[in-house]
Amino acid sequence: MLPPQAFLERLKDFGQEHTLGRWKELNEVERDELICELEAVDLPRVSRIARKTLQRDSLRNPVPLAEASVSCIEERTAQERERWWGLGLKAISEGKLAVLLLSGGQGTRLGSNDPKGCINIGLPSGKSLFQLQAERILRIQKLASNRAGSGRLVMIPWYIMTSPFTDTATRQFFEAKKYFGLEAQQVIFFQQGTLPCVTKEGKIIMESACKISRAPDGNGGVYAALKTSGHLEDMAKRGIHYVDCFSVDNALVRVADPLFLGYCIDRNVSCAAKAVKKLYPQERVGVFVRRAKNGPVAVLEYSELDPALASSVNQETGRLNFKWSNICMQMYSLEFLAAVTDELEQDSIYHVAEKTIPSADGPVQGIKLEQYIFDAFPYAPSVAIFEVVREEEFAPVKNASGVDSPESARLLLLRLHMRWVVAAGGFILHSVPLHLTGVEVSPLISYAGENLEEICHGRSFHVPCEIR
Ligand code: UD2
Repeated sequence: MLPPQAFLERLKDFGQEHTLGRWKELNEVERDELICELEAVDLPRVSRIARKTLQRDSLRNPVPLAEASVSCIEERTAQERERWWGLGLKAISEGKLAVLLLSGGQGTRLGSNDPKGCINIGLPSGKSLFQLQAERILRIQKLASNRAGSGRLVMIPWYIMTSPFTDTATRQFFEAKKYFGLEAQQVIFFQQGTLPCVTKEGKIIMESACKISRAPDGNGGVYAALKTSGHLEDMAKRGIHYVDCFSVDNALVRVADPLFLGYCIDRNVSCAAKAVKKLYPQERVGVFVRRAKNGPVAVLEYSELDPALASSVNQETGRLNFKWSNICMQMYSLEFLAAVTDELEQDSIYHVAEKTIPSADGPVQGIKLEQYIFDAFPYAPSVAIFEVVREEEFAPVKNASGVDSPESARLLLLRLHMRWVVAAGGFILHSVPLHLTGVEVSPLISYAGENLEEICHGRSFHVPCEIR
């Protein structure tokens, strides 16, 4: 039996008739499977995305961000920080904040098949990244409830975007850990979309004779997924005004950060992102740029930044021209999030991730089409860039060892918390070199170093140890 003629014609219209190339080899069941697979492909959309993406040039002449465009740490007064912290807690106590976790990525660079959030980075407590994030939410809920004085329990909805690679294992992990003390109904899982992998010519790659090769559509897939899942509407129904969006693989991520939220409210911005000063030109982070002089703020990913530009230095300051690093921590007004989703879909802004793709003809050089979370920034009326202290808020867990590894992240956390303990009057006793150890303070008792005097003052702590 030949494939249905009308079906073949439609595939030809989009140059994808090769997907039926092994029709004769297939049995009835496999033929039905292949037809289902191909019918599930939105051919006009995939064709538009592939065509636009393969034709699009990456940003040729990015313009460095002027100093004035960034809220720098040294400009802030203690009063401002206190005021923003209070504004943020107030908004959280009024149920206006939701948190959104990007957790669909595969931990390939980590060499683990588990979702990254399950990773135990070797802390004295043995906590996973998911548990650290959950307990930071619990601490903020408590602080917000105390601030409101109502004693009413504040519940921050936690939307967790997974992908086909991480969904089942993530849900099972949370259930097994009883949601780390959160209410099950405040944790909402949803999946991002996937797209067919294609060749440089835009041809769909077949994983097998009857199966299309697909990959998650990038962390920017969150916009379409929030819309199609109905969660954008759900947020509006819950009275959410702000959404704090963060990546899973940062051991120091300040989830639901009242300071950042208060700053956004005070500045009345629809989109904001945290930034740290870049450590070295080749650091694997996106950098903040302007598309053109006085153009919109955008982020150029490390994989798309010309190495010469990455190393270029401002002659007056001696600093890197592109020195503001994106750390995948962004805040949106719900209004902006709803608006930008449609615009992003229309413009089909995707990025090319060149990968070796397993295929029916053996491994081939192909392309995964990905949207990036920061593709939304140029659509914002204004993007507030909020500098934060790298040692306090950024400890990436990307590689199995060395730079940005569970070990480097563990040490960054232990050192930060040890500084908190000393600042609160505690003494450190150590038998191993101090730079290899430290203290772990449970997020349940301190979010950013507060509330430690009573526990630590005058007390000695033999490191490594955990304070909980
Ligand atoms: C990300 C940022 C980079 C810098 C760096 C800091 C993007 C596109 N790049 O680079 O600019 O901030 O982090 O560490 O954000 N994810 C999904 N679905 C996907 C792919 C990724 O949810 O299809 C999640 C992933 O689980 C993680 C986050 O996105 O939470 C970023 O992970 P990544 O590995 O894609 O991005 P990375 O580390 O190359």
